[in-house]
Amino acid sequence: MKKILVTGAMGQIGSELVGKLRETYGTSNVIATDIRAGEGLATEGPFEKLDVTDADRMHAVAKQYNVDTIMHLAALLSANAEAMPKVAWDLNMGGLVNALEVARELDLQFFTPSSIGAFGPSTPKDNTPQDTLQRPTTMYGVNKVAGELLCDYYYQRYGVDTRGVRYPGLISYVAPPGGGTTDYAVEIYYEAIKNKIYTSYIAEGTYMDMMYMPDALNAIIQLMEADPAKLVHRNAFNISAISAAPEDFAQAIRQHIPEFKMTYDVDPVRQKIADSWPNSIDSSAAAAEWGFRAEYDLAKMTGEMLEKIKEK
Ligand code: AKB
Repeated sequence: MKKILVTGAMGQIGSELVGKLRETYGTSNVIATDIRAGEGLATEGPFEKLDVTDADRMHAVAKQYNVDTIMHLAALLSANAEAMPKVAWDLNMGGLVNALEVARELDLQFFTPSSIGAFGPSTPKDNTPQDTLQRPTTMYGVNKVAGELLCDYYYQRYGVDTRGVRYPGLISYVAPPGGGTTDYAVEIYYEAIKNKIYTSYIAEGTYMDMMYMPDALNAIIQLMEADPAKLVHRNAFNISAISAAPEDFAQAIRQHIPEFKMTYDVDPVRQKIADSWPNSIDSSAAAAEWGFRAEYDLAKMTGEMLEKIKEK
């Protein structure tokens, strides 16, 4: 992994991943791309405007910079995908197959994230195993399962070095998520600082897996650098750090802001999605095969989130 093209670089993961990769591999070796103008990223290193549904342009940019790795992040998240299922299919699946084709044609290493959204109501809910029933009931979940299988297929059929993880809800103070089901777990920190009150659209008692962004970024680099001989799975590794419900976030915030209050106004669409996802997932395969270990629990992440948002 010496020269890396990142799609969706202006998104929640990309905005931080590009900086981390540039620190690790050198600024000129990380080509950030996005359909949006690359504010910040564009001035700090190579940036190209790229719509991932344009296969020819993706191929041309990868060739122009002579990259050896593609990290494909551009995608619509769960709640947005539920509001626009056909748009989600075209973007999530069209973008992925284009990126896999570029990897096949130019012999690139490949990373793309799956999600806890790849599980459904019939999946075991607690400590969800790595290999289990996957019958998601959302368009996002359908995209994620199909994507996991497609990545396996490109490895088995063409030998493309595809790798990936199933992300939980990601929490960060740098770039906001957009259109996800787990977004409340980011919003709550901003509202705690601004207004000392948050109205959760997810009901009390709804557990989902979450992870702080530094752990999520380390996981990508660790997996991509892992010895392929040790990988039994390649794509869609379960990785987890925190299993929490809205009231657990509220309680962690109260350790720093005792007067913080939480109310509920449940959004039925996002609640239905959350109810179909696991409470917690088992990441022992990732730990055994490439040494995954999360550094941040809820308390440590909460302290840092509140401090950084205050500084902002
Ligand atoms: C979402 O809520 O859609 C994402 C995810 C868990 O994949 N954060």
